Amino acid sequence: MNLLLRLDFLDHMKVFVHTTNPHKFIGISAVVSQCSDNVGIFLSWRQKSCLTHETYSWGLNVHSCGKTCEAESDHQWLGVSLSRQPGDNGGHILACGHRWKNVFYSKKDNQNNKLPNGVCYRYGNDLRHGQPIIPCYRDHQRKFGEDYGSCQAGISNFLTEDLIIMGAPGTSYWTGSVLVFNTSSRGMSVYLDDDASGAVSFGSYLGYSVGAGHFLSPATVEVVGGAPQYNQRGKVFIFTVDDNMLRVVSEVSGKELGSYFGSSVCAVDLNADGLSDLLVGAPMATGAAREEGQVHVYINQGQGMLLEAEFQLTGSNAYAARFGETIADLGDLDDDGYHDVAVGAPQEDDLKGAIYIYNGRREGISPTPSQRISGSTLGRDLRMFGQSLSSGIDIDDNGYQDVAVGAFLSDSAVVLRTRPVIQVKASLALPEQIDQGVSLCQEHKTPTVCLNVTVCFSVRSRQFRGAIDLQYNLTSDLLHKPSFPHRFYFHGNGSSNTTKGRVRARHGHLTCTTHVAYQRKDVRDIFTPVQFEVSYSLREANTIRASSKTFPPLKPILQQSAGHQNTITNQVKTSDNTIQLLENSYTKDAGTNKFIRFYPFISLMTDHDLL
Ligand SMILES: [Ca+2]
Ligand SMILES: [Ca+2]
Ligand SMILES: [Ca+2]
Repeated sequence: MNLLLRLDFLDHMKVFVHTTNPHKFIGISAVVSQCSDNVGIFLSWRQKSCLTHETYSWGLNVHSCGKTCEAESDHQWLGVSLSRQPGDNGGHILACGHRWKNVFYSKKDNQNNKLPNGVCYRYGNDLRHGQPIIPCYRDHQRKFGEDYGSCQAGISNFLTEDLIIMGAPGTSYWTGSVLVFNTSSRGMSVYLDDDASGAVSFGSYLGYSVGAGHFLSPATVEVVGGAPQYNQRGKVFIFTVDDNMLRVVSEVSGKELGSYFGSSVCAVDLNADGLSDLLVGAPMATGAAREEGQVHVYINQGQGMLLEAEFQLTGSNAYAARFGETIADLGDLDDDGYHDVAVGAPQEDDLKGAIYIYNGRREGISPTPSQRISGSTLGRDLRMFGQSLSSGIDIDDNGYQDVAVGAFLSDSAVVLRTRPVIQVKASLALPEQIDQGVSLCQEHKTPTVCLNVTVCFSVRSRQFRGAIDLQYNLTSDLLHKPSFPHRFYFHGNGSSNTTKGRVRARHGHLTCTTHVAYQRKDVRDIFTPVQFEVSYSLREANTIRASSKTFPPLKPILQQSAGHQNTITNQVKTSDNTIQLLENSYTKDAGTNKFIRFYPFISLMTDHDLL
């Protein structure tokens, strides 16, 4: 846990993770009400050395912005949106301030109508030099509300390999728009809601959220724009970038008044078919109580046709939780081939906040979360935990993406690291039959019918190469008649029908142990097959201690993908002439595994000394 600096009076905070090899960064942008500009802090994690932090002042000014332009950067809210170019090797970062104003005409005419055009700064990989982009500025544009006069570009932003996507909800009297700058062709494409299309109405706030994905085909990139005020019910549009225009190719609609459907969006391929699916947050959606919030799931049927799932994601359905205010693609956490996501409910539990992990599946997404991580359990009095989420970078180089979570009201951010995942294949080998006429063993100096039960494990992991300590419970004769005792018991364990074992397994090797099961003397039922069951789990060891300045390695965890359980059964017939070895069958799993373990990393930033 590293306490670095303290920053009070935050109006807004955004976290993100970034890499400029070999450095890994956790960045925070902070909007501070008592400062006219903003500050940014970057904490860098350098491999195998120490944790350092570097601070950058982001009080950038625009020096020249056009013929009829005069910049006013005070209170521009720089950092209201932050994105990183995808990829492991770093790239550009975009930080926007949607309240940046052009005051040329307001000064000249002595009017109050400053034009909040909004500004975005594109930072290079070194995070030091920001290049301003003011996509809404037009020469001679002087009227507030009209066209791009008050477009507030950058309230949201998203970067792809070559597109800079900026939301501009104030465009044309808050109809809103999405503006896309192509860094390869240097061309700008915009959505214009003209009379002919008229898809978006006044006051829709299109561009409140933005994203991008492969909606029409795996090879094309389409842009997503949320319009949470559309018809008071909200709508999300998918646009294709067509020369200098964005054209609507698909849309999904909210149904509930005031739910703010579309205030967050996440394009993610949940079912690994190469096409992006869509998650849409409606954080103000009200069910039994008030503002519990929910996330709508749309699975892409091809050609951008989005089919809504029969269920919504709802977290804990808690009072005023605002579940769905943030949504992040975490990559594949559990190595089952499907992307997993985190959803924030920052106001759950009296503003303490929580995030939920949902796992992608072949059929889309699991309707119930695999994990809930609440701010109150992380031990730092976190508040509004989950208000900002950022993933896509493997902070500790263990092969799995990690996630940074902002807890705005407590001026904190937390890094949650992902544990390496182990896939276990277990088998339970039994003899082909039990011959009642042959007593292979001696028990209490008496010949006894017995059999070998061999438990084998093979473990694999995409990343983890250390030894895996497993523990297991072996149970005999699950099918015995209820009024009779188990027909087989294990030696050295009294006459119990269960026994425990441990094995140390290694990646790619088969590790087996054999137990002998003895038959009771008075067995009458020799027709019912004798079924054995083994259930296994990872053996918990003491946490490895490491210096507070380095990340201790995380213990691995067993995979818990759909259809894979940690229990296996097998059975054998007791008759001496029929050989019947049934296929291994899986039974219900008793426990759940947690994939993420928290590691509070940053903290608290501060005021004036950064500026
Ligand atoms: Ca898909
Ligand atoms: Ca997964
Ligand atoms: Ca990691």
